[in-house]
Amino acid sequence: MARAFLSLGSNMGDSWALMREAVASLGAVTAVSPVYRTDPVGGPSDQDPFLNIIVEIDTELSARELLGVCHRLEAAANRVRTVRWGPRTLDVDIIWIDGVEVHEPDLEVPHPRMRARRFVMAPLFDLAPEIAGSDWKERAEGHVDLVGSFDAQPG
Ligand code: PH2
Ligand code: MG
Ligand code: MG
Repeated sequence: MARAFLSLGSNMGDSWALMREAVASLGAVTAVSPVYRTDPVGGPSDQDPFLNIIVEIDTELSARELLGVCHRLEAAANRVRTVRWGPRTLDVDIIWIDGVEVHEPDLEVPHPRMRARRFVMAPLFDLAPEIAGSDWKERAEGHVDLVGSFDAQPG
């Protein structure tokens, strides 16, 4: 069994509901970070802010199998792939799996850009400060605001 961290992001549709459904359909969730509203990093400059969270799971799946789970969650949210880094109903990325490194064209673990992105590092720090490290704030870009949690959802 390995501990794994997934990043979920959404900036189209009912982002709260889409992320809640994705978390509910993931088995063996051991922790969910607070929810952050985050400025888009990359992609079209006119896209809406994202909601971002990190979900911790315990899994026996390989990284490749876990990627399949991520894609199924995205498909369940009716994600349509158009512009790279553009608006999406749901993006699910593997950030980290304890003890696992993969470097393949369509799958890299740990996520190669995680340390540059505050929308990943802020919620990751909340759940696993030992992975985030002490200098994550200096290395990560993009504005993030804590807006709540799934226990206490606004509106
Ligand atoms: N995802 C991206 C690119 N840019 N920016 C924010 N704030 N949140 C995201 O989840 C995000 C992004 C690529 O997947
Ligand atoms: Mg992504
Ligand atoms: Mg993705």
